[in-house]
Amino acid sequence: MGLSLEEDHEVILDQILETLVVESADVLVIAGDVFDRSSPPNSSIRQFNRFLKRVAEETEAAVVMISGNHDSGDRIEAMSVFSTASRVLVRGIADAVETPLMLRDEHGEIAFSALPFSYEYAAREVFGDEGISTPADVIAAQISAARDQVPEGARWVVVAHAFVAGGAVGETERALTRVGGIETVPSDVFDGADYVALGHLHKPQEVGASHIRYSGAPLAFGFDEAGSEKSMTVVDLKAEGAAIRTVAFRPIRQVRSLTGAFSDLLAGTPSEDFIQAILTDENPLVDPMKRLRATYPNACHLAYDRQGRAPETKMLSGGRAAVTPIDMVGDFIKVVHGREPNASEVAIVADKLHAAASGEEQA
Ligand SMILES: [Mn+2]
Repeated sequence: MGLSLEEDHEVILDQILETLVVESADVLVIAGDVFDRSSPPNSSIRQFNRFLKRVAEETEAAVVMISGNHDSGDRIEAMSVFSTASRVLVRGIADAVETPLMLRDEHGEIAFSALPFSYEYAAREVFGDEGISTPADVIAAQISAARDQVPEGARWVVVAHAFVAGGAVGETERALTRVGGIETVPSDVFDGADYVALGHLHKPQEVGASHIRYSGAPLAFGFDEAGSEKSMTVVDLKAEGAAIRTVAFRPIRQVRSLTGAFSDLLAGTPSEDFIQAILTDENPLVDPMKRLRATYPNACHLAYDRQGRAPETKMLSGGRAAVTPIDMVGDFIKVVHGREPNASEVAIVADKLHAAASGEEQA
């Protein structure tokens, strides 16, 4: 939306830390995307590094993290090189050998398999399998490699970045296939896992079964996510099955969509929220965004609600075989101002049309 979200992220990162401490969490799972682009700004990298340092110093939680499709796999992989193997599993690049992070609780061992996002062409090389042609094939190969390394009797947590069939998609998640085609992964590819922590879709949701879940994005990223609550998922793995609940994030600024007459919106309660304004006014306004920002300094999108004008729009394109340019402009003035063009408007249009026509002749 063109505005810095650093402050917004900082508050959410604080809330994640607080939850890790309050819940005495054994592990923090970050299922990608870690960043929203392959070359994030240095300030974002620093902010994330500060967060990981605090997780290491202020909590007991292990960290399991994978790259998503927006991330540079190599950048994320680089974060794994010097990590403490007993407490951290960071994966940026797919591998034919899927060594899990092993943790233990009162019920026994738990294997965490972290499967980084991989495109098909890269997976074909890694697994030496030319038959890999869809995201489902990629995940199936990764899962098969991971399953081989899970010790007998251990519970199994899978972390993956995929679009699992049945998930609700928003407007801002980038497609996982490069040339279209089937990008969804059937949820039964995860058969045998006690919990599947998914990244990619922004809405917190389960897919296929209650133990296969997207935690969702920490912040709303588009106006289609306006009003939706973001959360982290807290999973208590039992001897069998998992108790799952969510802890809602409390963002400093919400993403909201406001619809109404411009004068009503201006008279509304001032707010720092990210606002999309849908104006129901019949006539276009002068500099509405600038004026709107007096009440909503973070307003970032403005549109007119055209629904009420549909019949008139139809009139413009309806039925006539030939329309002169002056008639077209006249129709436009009728739609916008609700009246016939006056003599001076017709004169201005005629003058401009004449100038444009003679310009064309000279060119
Ligand atoms: Mn993604």
